[in-house]
Amino acid sequence: MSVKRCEYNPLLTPADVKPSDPRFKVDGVFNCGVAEYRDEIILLCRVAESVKQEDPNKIEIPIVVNENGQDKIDTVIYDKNVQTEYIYSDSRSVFKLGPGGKKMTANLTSLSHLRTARSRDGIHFEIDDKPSIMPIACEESWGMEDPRITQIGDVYYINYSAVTENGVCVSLIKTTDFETYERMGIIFGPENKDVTIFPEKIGGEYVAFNRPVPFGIGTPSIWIAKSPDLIHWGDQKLFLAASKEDRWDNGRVGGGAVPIRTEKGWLVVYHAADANDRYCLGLYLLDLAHPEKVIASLDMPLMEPETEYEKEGFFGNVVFTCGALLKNENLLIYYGAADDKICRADISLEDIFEMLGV
Ligand code: MAN
Repeated sequence: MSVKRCEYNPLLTPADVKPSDPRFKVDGVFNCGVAEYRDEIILLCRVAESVKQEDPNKIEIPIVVNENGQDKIDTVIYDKNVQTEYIYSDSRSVFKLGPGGKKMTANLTSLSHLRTARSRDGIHFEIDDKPSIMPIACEESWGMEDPRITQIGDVYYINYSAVTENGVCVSLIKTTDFETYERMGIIFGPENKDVTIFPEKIGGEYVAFNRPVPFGIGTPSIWIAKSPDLIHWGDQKLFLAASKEDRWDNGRVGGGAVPIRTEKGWLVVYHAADANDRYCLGLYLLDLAHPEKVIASLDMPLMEPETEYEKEGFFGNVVFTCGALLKNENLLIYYGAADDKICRADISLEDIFEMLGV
């Protein structure tokens, strides 16, 4: 019993995506929110771009700035041979040593926006030529990442990592048609990520997993919070900390797909990385009325990087989900592979319950 990878994987790659600016190249299309709208499956994809460079020693990064009340794209350029005070070993970020020798992020290496892809069969996707939502200078000058979509009634709530040079926040946007979007602002201040909002009120309140990033004590862990209105969140409780043992989930854990209601409980696919930044997916089944109560979980990953397209890419050894759908008793997991492609893997609900022993 295990997930079955789609034979058409990867479903979307950078070659399928038109850059948002002729100066840019697409570094990745990955980590997408998922929704069903009318008779289509919608993926709201994270598209990461950087400036094309002839010289392999140079990286040029777009950022959003506000000039005289107008947002525009500016760029920051690093020459690895000249600016040797920076650390370039992680393809996702440029680091510098701050006060006291502390490793700090100087910049990301790309700017991400959100773009819509549509499909009738859930396999063949057409991605828009233009961004659906571009980052704005005041809230996300370094980009919008890892969107999750929660449908409540006819409204689709999109939360995502809003990256600023002063930390990563989580912001919310709503839409009813995937054409017009209304910004609702920051819902979790820095540093927080990987929010997954349950698709209904539970006990009269909205519920969400979130992942604060502790600086001093502890590792990045999943917390569960409540809200009366989706904007103000509190009543935080620890849900899951990274393992203290030498295993697949001892580096960090965070929300993955938006929780899905089944007759036996909430199905929660989350992500976990080890100390070497190898990202896997894990699985929980939670009590329907008390989602902080665990009914069952897997000790082993539900999915780990195995194929070449998961092991090799912009940042290898990553399977990372932001959304899954339950269709005809099958869980369709859409996931980012190696931080540059979108893939799908399926598993039947029957197999899931058997694996969980429920
Ligand atoms: C972080 C996030 C994700 C990314 C993983 C793996 O958790 O930035 O967007 O997929 O790292 O690189």
